[in-house]
Formats: sequence, C-alpha cells, structure tokens
Amino acid sequence: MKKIIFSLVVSFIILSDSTAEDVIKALPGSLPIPPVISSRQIELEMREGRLELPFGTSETLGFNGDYLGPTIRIQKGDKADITVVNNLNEPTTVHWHGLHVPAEYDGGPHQIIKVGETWSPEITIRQNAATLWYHPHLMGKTAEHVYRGLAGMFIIDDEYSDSLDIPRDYGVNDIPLILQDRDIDDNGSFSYKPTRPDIMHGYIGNATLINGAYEPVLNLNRGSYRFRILNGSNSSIYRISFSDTHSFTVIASDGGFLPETVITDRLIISPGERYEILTDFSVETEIKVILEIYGSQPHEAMSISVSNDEGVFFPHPKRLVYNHPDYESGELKQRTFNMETRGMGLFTINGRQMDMDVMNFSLKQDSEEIWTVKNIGMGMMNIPHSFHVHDTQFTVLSFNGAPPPPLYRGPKDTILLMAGDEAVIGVSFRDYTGMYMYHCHLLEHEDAGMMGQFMIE
Ligand SMILES: [Cu+2]
Repeated sequence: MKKIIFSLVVSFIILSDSTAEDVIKALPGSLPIPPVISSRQIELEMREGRLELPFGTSETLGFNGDYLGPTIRIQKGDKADITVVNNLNEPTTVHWHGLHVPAEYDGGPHQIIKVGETWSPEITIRQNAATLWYHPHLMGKTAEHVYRGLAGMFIIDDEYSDSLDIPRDYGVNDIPLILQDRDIDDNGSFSYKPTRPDIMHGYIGNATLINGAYEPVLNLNRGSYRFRILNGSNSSIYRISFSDTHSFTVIASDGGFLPETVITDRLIISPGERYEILTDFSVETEIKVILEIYGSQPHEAMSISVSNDEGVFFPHPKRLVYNHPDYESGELKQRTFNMETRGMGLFTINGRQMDMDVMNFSLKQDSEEIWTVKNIGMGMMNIPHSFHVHDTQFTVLSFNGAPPPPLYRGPKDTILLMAGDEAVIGVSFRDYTGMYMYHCHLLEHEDAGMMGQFMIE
C-alpha cells in the first residue's frame, strides 16, 4: 500500500510537468542547513509548524521553527545554560542523546515539561568532541513527537578536534545530514497513525527526508567535505552510499573519533546512531546520495552538484585518538540484557516492560561494568533492535563472539542488533548519581515498553 502511494506520487510529479528536465530544475530545493547556536545561552522553543513538501503540506512540530531544530555547537568544558519552552498543546520532554549529563537534566520520561512551562537545564560539557542530538522522550509519545519534527543536532568540539586538519566550517564544508522518512498519505501530508504491524516492524515511510527536505540538492565546490550523519528516523535502518561507489572515510561514530578511520563506500546506520565521514569531490560532477531503508528499494535521496570551482582539500586522517577505560582487567560487574519480541507489539528487556515506578537495577557511581546485550529473535521473524543507554558512551568489546568490526571500535551509545546478535560492551558511569534509561531506539518499540531504568548511587 505504502509503496503504491510512493510510485503514484512520483508519477504524478513527473506527469504534471512538461519535460523531465523541467522537473529536475523546478522541483527539488536546496538542502536546508539547520541554523547553529554557538552561544552558551541556548534558547529552544517547541512549537507547532507546517512543512511544505512536493506532495503537500504537513502539520509539524519544531524547535524555534516549523520542523527539526537548530544545531547546538558547544566546546568541551563550557556550561550550557539552556531554556526549553513548551509552546505545544501537550506535555513532552527533551533528552540530550549521547550527552554525559546530570540525571535531572537528562530529559527522560520523568522530566516532563508541561504546556506553557519552561525547563532550564544547566549542563557542563564533560566529554570529547562528538556529534550528538536532542529529541523528546515522553513515555509512550516519543515516536510521535520525533516523527512530527522535534529533533536537532548537538555538536561538541574540544581542543583535540580543533587541532585536527579536517573540515569544521559548519554548513560550508562541515555539513549535517539528518536522515528521516515519512509516510506521505493520499493528501500529500504525513501524520502519525501507526497500526499494530507498524509498531512491530517500525513506522517506515514512503518518502525519505534529509534535513526536512525531499530530494534536496547540495551545491558544492570541488574539495573535501565532512558530513555528520544522523539517523533521526523512528525505526528505519538505512544503508547510505553515494552513486558510482564513491568512497569516503569514516572518522567518528556516535560519541567521537574512531581510533582507526575506515575507508568504505557504504554505511549501515540504525535509529539514533551517528557517523562522521570525510569525502573528496575532485572534479565537476553530479553525485547522488542513495538511501536504502532495510527491506525496501534504494532511493536517490539527495543530489550533490559539484562545480568546477576550486575548494579546499584536506588529507584524511588514518588514526585518531579514542581513550576509554580499561575494561579487560579486574573483576567488573556483569549484566545481561535480553531484548525480546514476545508477540505483536509486545517487547521486553529481560522479560519486563517499562514501568515508570520500577527501578530495574542500580549501580555505583564512578564504576565500570560489562554488559551483554542480545536480540532474542522470535521464530522466523527478524525484528531488529537498537540498544541505547543514557548518560554514557560505551566501548564494544565483542560482537557475536568476535572482535568488534572497525566501525564499532569508537565510542558508541546506540548499537544495532539483528535477531540473534549479541554485543558485549564496556560501560562507565562517571560524576553523576540519579536515574537514567536504557531502551530500544526503534521508537515504536520504545513506546511499546522496550525500556528500563537504572539508578546510579
Ligand atoms: Cu526494538
């Protein structure tokens, strides 16, 4: 059904113009670049908005605008004074995904911002350079609020990242790409109305959006570019690549730089995950960004038009610094997290669903632990899960019994587990006490209860 609508929409666009050439020139707009807030005073207003797409206009939600939110960019060591005003007509929360943050400012399901109220977290940045993001986290409503548009990037710089000879000019050669998809209905707009199978398999759209635009065009000069890629979708696992198997260098994962960068021509990125890549465009050309939603057909989601004008080229680093706690020695506390699909819309971790009144476990402040996270499959159905833990970045120690693949050797806060997969991760909890969440980042699963909470004491 969804695929049929997609083909109809595309056919409609092509038929409604006189020639194919006109369509290419007339329809797609430029890639929107979210505005950046680089002040330590960060003011966010959640409001209702409208997003115009080639198919029609949708009612949306946004931070300081109609859809998505500004990119927050801040230096390690600085204190962010944030105000979040809720001018929606319903309560929500704002969670800083990947941020090491005091529990009361984590923005999880307990830190509700009521309608008309202002929440004022003060957060000192105590972690290394990384591409993080922020989004609502209200119990049972996270998926809908993110789907309608509430999400933004959160970039941390530090002395080390500033010292590297890599692109860092935001919007010029350091470009955010927020990948999403939306299910466009017969009226050409999108709304959030998941069916039971949608909750099971995730609410997968029929149109991809990048930074809130459908098939945008990015005009660049020749040169080296850094893309910060966020999977901001509800439940879609993307494979992203360039046309002509154009290759790139992956320099960072969720929480910062990889110890050894990875040259590849494709990436699998699951909901909530981020990667930073470097790539060179050395001749005048037109390159497509191809997005393939797991289980669907590849789609040319964006065009990059490279002019003949000379830009700036950078060498691609081979090794970068990633320091993490030593998880290999000593007797560390071990825990197991079994992510299980028990039936249509019934998702559990260790046999339990999220209960706001239940503390699932507690651990000690300034401790390290070893967690084994498994996706227990359900018969022949391969339902993926994406395990996310708040407040910290973890280190993957093994994946399916083998050393972690190269892309999993940097700091991570979210990890994709297909049915049967098992990851062993080293997790550390520094500085703060209080309650945090762990959950599946397929947002339909999270809202259906695939979440738990722990107390750092
Ligand atoms: Cu899941």
